[in-house]
Amino acid sequence: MNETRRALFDELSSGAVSGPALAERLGVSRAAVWKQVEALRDEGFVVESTDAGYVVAEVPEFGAGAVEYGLDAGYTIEYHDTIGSTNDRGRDLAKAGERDVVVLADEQTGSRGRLRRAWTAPSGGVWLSIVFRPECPPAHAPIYTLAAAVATTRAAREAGVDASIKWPNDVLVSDDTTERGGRKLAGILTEMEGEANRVSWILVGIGVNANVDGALLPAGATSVREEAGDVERRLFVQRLLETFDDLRGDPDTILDAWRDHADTLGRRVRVELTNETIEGEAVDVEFPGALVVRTERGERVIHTGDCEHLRPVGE
Ligand code: BT5
Repeated sequence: MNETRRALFDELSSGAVSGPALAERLGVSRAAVWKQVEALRDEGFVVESTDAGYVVAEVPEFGAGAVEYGLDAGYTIEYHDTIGSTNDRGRDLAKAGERDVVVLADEQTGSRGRLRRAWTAPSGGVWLSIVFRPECPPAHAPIYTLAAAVATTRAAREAGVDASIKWPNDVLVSDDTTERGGRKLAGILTEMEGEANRVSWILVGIGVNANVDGALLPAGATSVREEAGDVERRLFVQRLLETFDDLRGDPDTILDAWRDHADTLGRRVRVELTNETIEGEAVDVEFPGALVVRTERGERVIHTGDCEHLRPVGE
C-alpha cells in the first residue's frame, strides 16, 4: 500500500475528516484527496460527504481495500476474484523482489497442498499467500508455518468455530469419531527460497474453508459456514494477518502460542514418513517446528510427515 493510501485509510477509519484537513495531513492537494476518495467509491466503499467531512458509511464485503481498511499490520493486499493459485502468484511476486504482500482470492482454480496434492478452493473461501523476507537461516522457516496455524486457529475461534491445530499444518475441528481425528477446516503450504545461511523469501499459503457449502468440499472437510455460520471475511483476514504479524515480529513466542492452540500434544499419533511409520504419544513441539513423539523405543523428533490423531486406547 502506498503511503498516501495508508494515511488516508488511517484518517478515515478514525472518524469524519474534512477534505482540507485530509489534504493537509496527507501533504497532497485537495484535488488529489478528491481523486483518492473517488477511487475508493469505485472500489465499492460508500463515502458520504457530511458537514463534519468525509465519512465511510460502508466498506466492501471483500477485496484489497476491504482488508486494508482498518488493518493493523503492514501488508499490501493484491486481490483476485479468481486465480489459479495464490502461491504461484506469490512466488512470482517474491521472485520479482516484493515483500510484505498478500495475494488474496475469492476462488482458486489450480491450487495445491503439500506434495502437489490438489486443494479444493471454491468461491467464498479465504485463499491467501503472504510473501515476506525474514532475516533467518532457511532451517528456521518451518516456525512460520506454525505461526500461520496459530493465526488461522485464532481467527477461526473468533468466528465461533471450535478449531485447533493438528501438527504440522492442519486446522481441524476435533472429532474423535472421524478417522483422522477431526474435520479439516484449513491447510497451510509454506514455500521458500534461500541460500546456505539466509532466507531470500518465504511464502506462506493459507487456505480456509470460510463461507463455503460442505457439499463443495472433499470428504472429511468442513467450513466456517458449516460449523458456525458465515463470517465477515474481511475481518477474518484482518485478524489472521494481525496475529501472524505479531508472531512474526516476536518469533520466540510462536512455540508457546502453538502449544496453546494445538490438539496434537498428549494424543496418540501415527506419523507417516517417507519410508517409515511412527506411532506413539505426541509429547511436545520443538523449534523450529518438530514434533516429539514418545514411542516404545524412545523419543523421536520428527521434522516432516503426515500425522494422524489416533483414538485413545480402549475406545
Ligand atoms: C494442505 O496440504 O493442507 C495445504 C493446503 C494449502 C492451500 C492454500 S490455499 C492458498 C494457497 N494457494 C495454494 O495453491 N495453496 C495454498 P495437505 O496437508 O497436503 O492436504 C491436502 C489434502 O487435503 C488433499 O489431498 C485433500 O485430501 C484435502 N483437501 C483438499 N482440499 C481441501 C479443502 N478445501 N478443505 C479440506 N481438505 C481439503
